Amino acid sequence: MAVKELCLTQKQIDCYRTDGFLSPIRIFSKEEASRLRSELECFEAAHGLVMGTPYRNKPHLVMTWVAEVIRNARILDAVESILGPNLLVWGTNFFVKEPYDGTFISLHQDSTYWGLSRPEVLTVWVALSASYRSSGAMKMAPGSHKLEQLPHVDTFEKGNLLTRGQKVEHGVDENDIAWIDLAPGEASIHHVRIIHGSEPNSSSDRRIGLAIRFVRTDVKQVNGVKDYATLVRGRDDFQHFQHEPRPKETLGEVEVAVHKQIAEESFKLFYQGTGREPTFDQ
Ligand SMILES: O=C(O)CCC(=O)C(=O)O
Repeated sequence: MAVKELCLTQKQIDCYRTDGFLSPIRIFSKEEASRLRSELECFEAAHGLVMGTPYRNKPHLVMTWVAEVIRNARILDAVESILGPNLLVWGTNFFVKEPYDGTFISLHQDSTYWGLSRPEVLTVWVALSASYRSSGAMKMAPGSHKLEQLPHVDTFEKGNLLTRGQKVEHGVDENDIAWIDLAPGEASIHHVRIIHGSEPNSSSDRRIGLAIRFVRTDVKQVNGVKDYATLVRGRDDFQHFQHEPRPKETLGEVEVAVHKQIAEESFKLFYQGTGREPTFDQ
């Protein structure tokens, strides 16, 4: 039986249940984080900034090193402490803000357009560079995960890194905001319903985050699209999602084709009802 490396303490679990997030959690050493950053930057040297490629979303299907990160025992032990032993990764996304590029993320709840049947869903957000308030760290409204699903407005604003630029209509008092400062290799965990966002990067380094979305196996897609996920721990007795294959080779021919097919399906979900065409290749 695998040794559990990073089960959360009861205090940490209580903190997540009360606030809707937990931070910081050390996952990778500074050196490991720097190696992962180099992996990303080698990819970018050959293919351009990841945020301008389709591999910004679901990179775990085409980059072997991301496929390894989502199976990291320290991450899985922490997630298991909250969601239990049977875990699927439903998505991964890079969120990279270049120095002074003005990009940001409006306050929103992740659950808004994901079409998932239950809120037993969370994100582990891993910092591959320093993510401090000055470089555009995430900010959270503590306790807001208890508010149920709130109405959002789609803004499609320039510079907003969300697909629809969606913004929660519920007012948030800036004095109640918690800033999630993370050193390279640290991670935070947030609930699918917490109100969160982030400001532009006004530091001289890139702010690089990898968001990993975990769901319990009893969660379903309810918005009528075919949906996919990767089983990373335990068993899936429900089979609500088509299981994704693990990439054998970074950007191999098969991996690229699988990614295209699955990412196109997920774009249908994210753009549902907008009247806009999904932009897989941008
Ligand atoms: O990277 C950010 O600043 C925000 C990311 C986010 O909204 C998320 O991971 O749910």
